[in-house]
Amino acid sequence: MSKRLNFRPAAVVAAGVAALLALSGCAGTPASSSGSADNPYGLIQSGTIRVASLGDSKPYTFTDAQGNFTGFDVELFKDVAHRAGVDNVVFTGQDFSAILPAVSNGQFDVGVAAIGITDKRKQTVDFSDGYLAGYLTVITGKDSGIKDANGLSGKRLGVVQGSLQEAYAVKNFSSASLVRFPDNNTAIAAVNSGAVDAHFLDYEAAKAYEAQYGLVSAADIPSFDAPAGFAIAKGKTAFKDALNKGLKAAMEDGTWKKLYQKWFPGSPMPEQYLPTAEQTTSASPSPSASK
Ligand code: SNW
Repeated sequence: MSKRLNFRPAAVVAAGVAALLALSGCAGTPASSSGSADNPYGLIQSGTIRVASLGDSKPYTFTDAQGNFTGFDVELFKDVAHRAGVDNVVFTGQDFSAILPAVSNGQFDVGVAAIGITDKRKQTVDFSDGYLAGYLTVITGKDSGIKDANGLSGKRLGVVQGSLQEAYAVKNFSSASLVRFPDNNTAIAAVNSGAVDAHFLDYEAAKAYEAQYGLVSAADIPSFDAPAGFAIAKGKTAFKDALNKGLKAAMEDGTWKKLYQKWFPGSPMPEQYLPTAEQTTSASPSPSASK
């Protein structure tokens, strides 16, 4: 053992220099966070945007029968990336709870998965401007007897780990027993098998599962105070600015509206993301309980 402690001074100095270079962003990854002439957005690989996403959050982000990522958030992000000059966009499915850590530690350029912007999440990542605001929904079986949020008392309620639903339920559904799942598919399987009494997820995903399995909605909780945004590592200002510019343009020219109608047919249209000329009122989100 003692032999191994005999460091050669030159090696120690070299290791120290390497560590300093890595810290200052001059070594290791090809991109520095502030960007360079040939990689202005500071992407992991110049010309490619690597996206951490979800394969089972239909109709926001999901994989189709061929295994390709699609959905509202996916199509909107690709449109925005195109406006920012990047067409090579690579989506990878993660557990929801892994997305923000993977973005903040540089494994992905961005997280796209109906991720609500909150102050707590802003401690670890930056967000683009918001692009979607809606409800959090409790779904249950037709015969569960759960008719509203009060009906959850003493029941087993599924939540996806790390979601706003989990935080909301911890605070506001304290008389329910929470059961944490890595993703919606396993939680819904548990509803269908009777292992849990209900599951708490995003409104549009709830609608899709209701249609697929004959489940019913028991409560909708407004989440307009946490609109979804694209999550990016802190400090990538040029990248964030380009995404925000693209988002604004996609809203202004009606692309956002077209995608909303395609993926969320029949859902009420949040006015704040429509072309300015189509906004009838000064869009003010309704108040909602805190998360
Ligand atoms: O806060 C909402 C937002 O208002 C909109 O309805 C889209 O979904 C939310 O961002 C909440 N989404 C959850 C979250 O951010 C779950 C995301 C997921 O399951 N993919 O934790």
